[in-house]
Amino acid sequence: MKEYQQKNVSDINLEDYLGEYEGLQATVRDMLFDRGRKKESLNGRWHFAVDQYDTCIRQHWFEERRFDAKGNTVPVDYSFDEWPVMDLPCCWNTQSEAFSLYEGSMVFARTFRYAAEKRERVFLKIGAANYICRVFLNKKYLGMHRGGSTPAYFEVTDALEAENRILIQADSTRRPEQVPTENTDWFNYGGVYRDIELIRVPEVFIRRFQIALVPDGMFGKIRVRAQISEPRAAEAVLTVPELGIRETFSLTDGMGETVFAAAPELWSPEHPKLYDVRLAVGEDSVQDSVGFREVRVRGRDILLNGKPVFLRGISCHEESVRGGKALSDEERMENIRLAKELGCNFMRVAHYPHDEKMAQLADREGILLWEEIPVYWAIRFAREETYRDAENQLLEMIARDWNRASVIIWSVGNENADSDARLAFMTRLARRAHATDDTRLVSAACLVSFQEMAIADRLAAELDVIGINEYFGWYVPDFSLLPRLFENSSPDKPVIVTEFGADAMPGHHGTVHDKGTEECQAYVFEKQVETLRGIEYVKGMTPWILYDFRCPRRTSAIQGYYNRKGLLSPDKRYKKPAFFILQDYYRELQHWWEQQ
Ligand code: GCB
Repeated sequence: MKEYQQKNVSDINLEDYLGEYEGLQATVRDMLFDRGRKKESLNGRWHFAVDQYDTCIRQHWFEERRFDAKGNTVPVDYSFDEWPVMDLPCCWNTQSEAFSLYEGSMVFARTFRYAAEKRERVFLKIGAANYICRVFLNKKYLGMHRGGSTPAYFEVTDALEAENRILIQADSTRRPEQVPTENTDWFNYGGVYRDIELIRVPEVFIRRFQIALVPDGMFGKIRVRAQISEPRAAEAVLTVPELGIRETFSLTDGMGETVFAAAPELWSPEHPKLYDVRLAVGEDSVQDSVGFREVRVRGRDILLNGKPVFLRGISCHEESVRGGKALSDEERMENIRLAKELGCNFMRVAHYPHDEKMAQLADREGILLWEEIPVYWAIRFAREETYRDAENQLLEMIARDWNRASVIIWSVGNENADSDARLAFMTRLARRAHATDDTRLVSAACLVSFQEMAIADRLAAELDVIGINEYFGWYVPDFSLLPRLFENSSPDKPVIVTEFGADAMPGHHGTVHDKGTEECQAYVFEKQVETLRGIEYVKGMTPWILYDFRCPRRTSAIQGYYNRKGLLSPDKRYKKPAFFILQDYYRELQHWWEQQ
């Protein structure tokens, strides 16, 4: 770095230059348990500049040097306090016509005051920034985070002063080695689009707090795990006041767990019972609101609390009706309400981790969830760095939502062609997910094999439930192949049809064979439902998709840069006829399953 400071830093190769910095990557190891903690919000007015050439980094804006080594004034290239203002969190693409298609870096700056209340440590949490974010506080580089939909935590204790200036560089550039890679079927929104918060904790604090029913089919034991920030011995106290529970257990080298007898009311979509749980270790204590349920697979059945269940689902992107991914809670609730109106007990929140509030609301409202990481289409499966990035996103998602009863499935990817490199990559991910969490199922949305015309993905051996995406009646016009595909397959585990669908421009009419019409979409849904009705091993479905969403790849007149496979128009005000076909089917299914 010294060497660079002496030359003209504009000439450097940024990749080499950053090599030195990127050792400071924030990963799942830096996370802390933050539910039930007091947080100070840094949302709101941030100054910003579009930094297309990453000059903030090349020229060390963050050092705020206005003089060179000899004390001479140098021209100033930045003026944080005079920059225009943007309200964070948001996706910049929705803030001005000029930024609507911008992909690259923006730098955000603001000031804040800080006074220590006692001996404490302080963390900065950025709920999500797409895709890389780098953080600078008071002229120091704190670190970077990769992955556009999981939270980043940076310890700021030693960098804090009474008056602080914080800079965040968010870089939404699509790069080949990233997860996802350059090509996706959704809009690549840029920005710091989830909450930015400061969290004060005691010197020794709780990093991990996991609580769940022991998945032994008996519903009579709870297991709790705790980890603190220091590898030392300590005593942890768990309380669940409503159940009269107070359990004390020991931590050795900062970690410990205990299992105890308990008989909570079980959480389910019909009865989403939540309990207030508290964990205290030394000076630190945290609180969460959790449901206790068990999900398992037996043969070709998915069992929720020991009873076979059919997952009546719908897929959903994280996109606001105003564009962008910074949804309000009202919008999230609207999505859950619409899914329920459709008759769902399950949602596939595709294709990346949605805001953590989604699973909190699903816990409260009684909706089961499939959560996924963006191992989407043809990422660079042969690259170890790409694997590490994917695994980090997986572990951050699992750590973040571990206590959410609603989340029953971790998905390690979507529609990835069955190559050796992909098999090795996704096998590692599936094993990692299993090893990290034995209270949920692991799945992936797989492609079907057109050679064998069957469900035949080698990854299936690693999954608890096989997800399949099939577009018979749409991308594959010959619908008669779908019954054949099911006849040719004999999976030894449950299958969820994770996608089927057809585009329909709202208000566009024609015959059932006129692509892009509401009639054609409705016809595809009718034919799909007719076929799926008879398949014994299909134990759930999440058709594509609840509402139309923005997508740069969709350029035809009917699409108009939207994927039109929604059952609702993009503003969610208009229900296409296919909505009612699925609704009728879900009513029938619910009735049938309730009789069992
Ligand atoms: C898929 C993808 C999904 C697309 C959809 C489509 O299989 O998983 O992300 O949006 O197809 O509309 O083609």
